[in-house]
Amino acid sequence: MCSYMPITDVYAREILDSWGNPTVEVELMTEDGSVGRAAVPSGISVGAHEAVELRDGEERYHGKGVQKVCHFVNTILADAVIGENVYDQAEIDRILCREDGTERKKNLGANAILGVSLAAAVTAAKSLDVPLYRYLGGMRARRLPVPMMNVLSGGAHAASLADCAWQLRQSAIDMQGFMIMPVGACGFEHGLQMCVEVTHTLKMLLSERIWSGRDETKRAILPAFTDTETILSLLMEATRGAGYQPGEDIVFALDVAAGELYEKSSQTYLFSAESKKKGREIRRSGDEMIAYLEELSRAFPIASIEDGLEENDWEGWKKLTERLGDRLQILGDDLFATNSKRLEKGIQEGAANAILIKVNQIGTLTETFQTIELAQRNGYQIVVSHRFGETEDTLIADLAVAAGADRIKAGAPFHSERVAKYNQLLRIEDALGLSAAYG
Ligand code: 2PG
Ligand code: MG
Repeated sequence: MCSYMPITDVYAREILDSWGNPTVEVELMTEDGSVGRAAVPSGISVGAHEAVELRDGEERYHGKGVQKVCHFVNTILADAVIGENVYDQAEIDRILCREDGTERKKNLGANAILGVSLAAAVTAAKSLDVPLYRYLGGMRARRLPVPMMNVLSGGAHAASLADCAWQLRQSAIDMQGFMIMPVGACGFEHGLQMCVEVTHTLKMLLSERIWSGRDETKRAILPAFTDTETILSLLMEATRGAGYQPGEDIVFALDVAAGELYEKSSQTYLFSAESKKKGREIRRSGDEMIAYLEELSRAFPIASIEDGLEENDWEGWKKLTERLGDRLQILGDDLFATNSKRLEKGIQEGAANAILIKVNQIGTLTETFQTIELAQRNGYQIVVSHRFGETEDTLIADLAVAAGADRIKAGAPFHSERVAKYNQLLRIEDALGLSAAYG
């Protein structure tokens, strides 16, 4: 088999993501005629330590166009990687980073660099005629992740849904994500089925109880203003209603996205939806947050808490992990930003015991794998994740299997850009046959 296959062409275009915002899609070609394509996702609750996503900032698409970014790919980055060996991902990514020259990729944009990085891997797999998960993960790629399926969106996500769809000003729920995890399933397909059944039951319950009277959101369900306890009680009911035992078959996961609730001036976390429901202002200090999360995790079968505190409070994260880390997955998203340096600090400090992996937080596949390997060497659990703005691209499903990720967070089973990831995992599980493992 040939071990050298030069890149002959690179081309980026502007496409739309699942929120109607422009994003970058890159096609990359090699001398043997293989063509791979990858699209770049985009977040809404973006952590302060993420690599920089560049936007045109002009009138088109209210400033969100990415034509300049595509131009950078089609000129600077294409020139730099044409002629390079597509099988040498580390070298390609090194060149991409060198062309940008900044730590957070702010000159050319992480969205430009990531598009090329991902497209190179997809093309290499095509050129070798192996599935992407196998190219990325080799013979160890055989474990399917447990879904951490988002069934309700709150926080910045619901607020943004509300803004564009229904002109509501505030989010109906303070925490950003309520997820279910089918830990009692015997395989990925079974787990997916369990999640979907619970989600449909929850939809029925919501429409009877606290439905806002409108419609289904693009990604999950938007209820009327309410508090976290009410939502978790409904999740319990939905789980039982679907015929499963909460705490055994299905456990829950929260994405608090605490950075979005945090008010720097008062150093407290403001719970606006809960305040609205209770008719008085509800604020929590860092210590009160830890106590509150502990209380919730004792009252409900919660197995994972993501971003329970804001991303600069290392002391607080250490306390949170000491208090709850032996029972729960304490998951760092904004805290680590898929960055191995931040993870290194987390390991030293004893902050969190799991890391969320989002390729566009760091900007290349090589750096993503570096972070994953560091996490695994230090006993951190791996959760591969989508972003708020997604496309039909399914690379994260292959990445999750390749990395032997413990879980995947890919949204609710309602819309094609989310379902595409689950469907790809179904295909992978099917292709692996008896050698597939789960969770
Ligand atoms: C998160 C993600 C995915 P965003 O916070 O985990 O739900 O959201 O893409 O907005 O950062
Ligand atoms: Mg998050």
